[in-house]
Amino acid sequence: MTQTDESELIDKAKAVLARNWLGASTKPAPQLYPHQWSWDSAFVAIGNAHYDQKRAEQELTTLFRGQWANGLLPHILFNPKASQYFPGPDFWQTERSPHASRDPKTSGIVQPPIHATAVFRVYHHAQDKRQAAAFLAELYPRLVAWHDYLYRERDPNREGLVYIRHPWESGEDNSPVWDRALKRMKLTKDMVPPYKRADTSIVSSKDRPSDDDYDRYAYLVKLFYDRDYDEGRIRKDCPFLIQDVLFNSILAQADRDLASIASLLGKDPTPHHEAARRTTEAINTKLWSKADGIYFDFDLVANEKIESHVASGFAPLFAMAPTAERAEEIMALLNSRHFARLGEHAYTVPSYDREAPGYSPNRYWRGPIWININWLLFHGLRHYGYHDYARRVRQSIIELPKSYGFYEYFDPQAGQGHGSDSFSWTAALLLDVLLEEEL
Ligand code: 9WN
Repeated sequence: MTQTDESELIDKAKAVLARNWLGASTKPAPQLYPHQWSWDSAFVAIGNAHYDQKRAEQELTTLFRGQWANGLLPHILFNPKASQYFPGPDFWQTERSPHASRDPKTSGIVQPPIHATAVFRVYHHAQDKRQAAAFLAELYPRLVAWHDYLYRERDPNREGLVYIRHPWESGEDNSPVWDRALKRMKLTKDMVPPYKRADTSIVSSKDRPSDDDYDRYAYLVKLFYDRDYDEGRIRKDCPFLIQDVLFNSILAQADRDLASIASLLGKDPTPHHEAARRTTEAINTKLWSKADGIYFDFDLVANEKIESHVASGFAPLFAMAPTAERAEEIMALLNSRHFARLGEHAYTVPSYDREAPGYSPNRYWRGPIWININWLLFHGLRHYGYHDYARRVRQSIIELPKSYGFYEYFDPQAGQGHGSDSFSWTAALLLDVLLEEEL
């Protein structure tokens, strides 16, 4: 890529983020996702950090305004000016919880906890370190409360692994990993609260989850509000409780970044290092499959591993969990016809095993490439010294939006974009890899 091409691409990416700016935070996409989303905002801040410190900080401080009194950081903060999204605030009924934020209104579930990592990166890139130190001091107690919430409420057996209780909490809503748990829910009409989808009038229904899945998503939300968002009661009755590889890997790395933040503020980093150690150890003992060379989620209701080959099963690389020997076993599967072989013409990394039944190059989380998963794997691969593969993943992060537009996800063979155009984290993470030093 010439210098001119590169600076044009950078300008286009910045324009996507500018277009999606809501005044104090960034929406993930112009129409499909009109509110503030939790992990999207963290990725956006990681991109902004390279050229607009103030905006990067504001993105995250705005997000934490929606934090609940018990530490829960909600997956959506509702934009009162937008109504075209299901489920909106009325559907969530979070006012039933004594902990919920009243203003802004929020959802009642969470998303992967990449926030401490984002906060640390914003500090790292800041030109004005005094301002950035004030930002750290403001967010540190909130991040601590967030991680405390996860370990306290979502890890009842104190295993070091936290559970998710809705597919939306994974950030990978329509992943094949949830299929069995969702099918297990036998629903009758009266169990599903009335609702109307908004997504399929904006993007193709071929790319999105099915109506059956949406019934289950709605049913779970009802189960939560019927129990006033009391985690103990939810845990007792919820048919969907899963220890997710991606979620826990992100948490372990975030614990480490929280430790770095604590040190910068002159506070004791030890508890955060200890949390990271316990979580990585539990990922390695409970979630690893030696036979397959990948990590599997664990279903707490069925009490079994979910043996599905998804790209986020490699996410422990990002958490630096595997030994070097285990990383080799992972590479044997990643660098194969199941995902993408080095030297073969395909973009990396498909979200689902290309040889698995149900693989689709265009259906939401069942095959297409997502730039945020690539970004996590890129960092993991680089850490383990797989520079050729890391370079290839980095190239996909750049090439796909450059050739096909700033889409939400991409076909691994054809490259074509799907879902929403002008997608914020696609732009933000492209900015991050382009503006970071070259490999
Ligand atoms: C539900 C906003 C979000 C992302 C998720 C992605 C998708 C929402 C949806 O969009 O989920 O949270 O309506 O499908 O799966 O990762 O945060 O971009």
